[in-house]
Amino acid sequence: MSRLRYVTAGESHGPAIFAWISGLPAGVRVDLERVNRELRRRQLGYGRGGRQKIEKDMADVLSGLRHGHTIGAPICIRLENREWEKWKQALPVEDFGDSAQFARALTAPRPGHADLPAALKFNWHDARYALERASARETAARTAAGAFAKVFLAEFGVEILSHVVAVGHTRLERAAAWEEIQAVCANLESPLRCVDAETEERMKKEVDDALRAGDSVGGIFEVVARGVPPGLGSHAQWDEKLDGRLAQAVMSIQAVKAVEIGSGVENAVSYGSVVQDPISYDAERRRFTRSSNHAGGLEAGITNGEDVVIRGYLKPISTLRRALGTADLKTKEPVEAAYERSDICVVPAAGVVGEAMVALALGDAFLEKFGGDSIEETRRNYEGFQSQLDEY
Ligand code: EPS
Repeated sequence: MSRLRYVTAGESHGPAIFAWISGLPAGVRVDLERVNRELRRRQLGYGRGGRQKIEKDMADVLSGLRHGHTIGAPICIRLENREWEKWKQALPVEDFGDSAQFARALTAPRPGHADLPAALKFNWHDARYALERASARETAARTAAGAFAKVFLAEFGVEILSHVVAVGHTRLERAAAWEEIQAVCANLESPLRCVDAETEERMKKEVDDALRAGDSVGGIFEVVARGVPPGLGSHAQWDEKLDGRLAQAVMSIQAVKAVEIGSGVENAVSYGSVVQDPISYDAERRRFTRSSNHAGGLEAGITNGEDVVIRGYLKPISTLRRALGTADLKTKEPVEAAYERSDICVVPAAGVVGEAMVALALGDAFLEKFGGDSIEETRRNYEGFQSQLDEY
């Protein structure tokens, strides 16, 4: 069983979205400003739809936190959906089931969305509930839970950032320095969270072109975690491997269809002599180091002390103004897929969600290794391991 567990609840246009997180030790100081800042970051980005002007996500913590500190009990976070007032009539909560009559029925499933597979799965002839739960609105809850994991990891010097590497066909063609990634994460005005201004301008054009064409664009975000100690995860059993756990965490983000660790994709078409990261020893720091990081900080599913680097590849989102053809759930006749207010590009926001998911997966592996019911106990265990590395 995972040491750090979390689930979410809530529908996109229901009264609220919830996150529940369990397993953090007692005594972690959590500044809610920090959590709300993460929520704000997720709402930004060039190419978002109208909904973000309506929602002002703020964490309402209902349990597990007293006087700004965790108490070792499950934490429940509530995020209000301001849209609820408007949707109350369209989404009656009573009369659930196939007989439910929604004022806003959705019977023209969008290819690529949950609409059809979820309707088949639950035997619905209206995809409204499918849309409501599958919506990326849910990622607000993940971001809130991830913010708690980030705050916990920061106690041990772990910092998790992200930036946008590609939007549509436009790609950042150089490596990003850590300080540059820090700067885009700190800058809430950054339109697409790309470290290179010229590339970002071209990315914006990709979004503009898609908007004009009634289309959507995907892209790639990269999450980098610095300060991660070696030894998290394990090679001993398939489901203990941290690369696999991180991949699942990132793959589960709405619209992500591929995940890469380090330079994994390029490695497949390169040579062993090029791809492996040479090992040396830094006597001053008393740590092993690498001159490159193609492995993305993970070897055999164990962290090696280098930056953990993971990329999420997003398909263009499936709600299109220039609708695709589909088949009606009731009549089975060819119709145009449903269109409702939508985003054009969500890559910068997905990067923020990626940070949250990486924080939760790393937080779990961190607590698995170091344990602790109080933050002091976790710290003693962590420091004990650092001494072991010093004396190695
Ligand atoms: C989404 C559709 C849009 C997005 C939503 C994800 O919702 P709406 O139809 O209400 O405009 O805005 O994302 C969010 C609400 C959010 O907070 O990220 C979808 O279908 O996935």
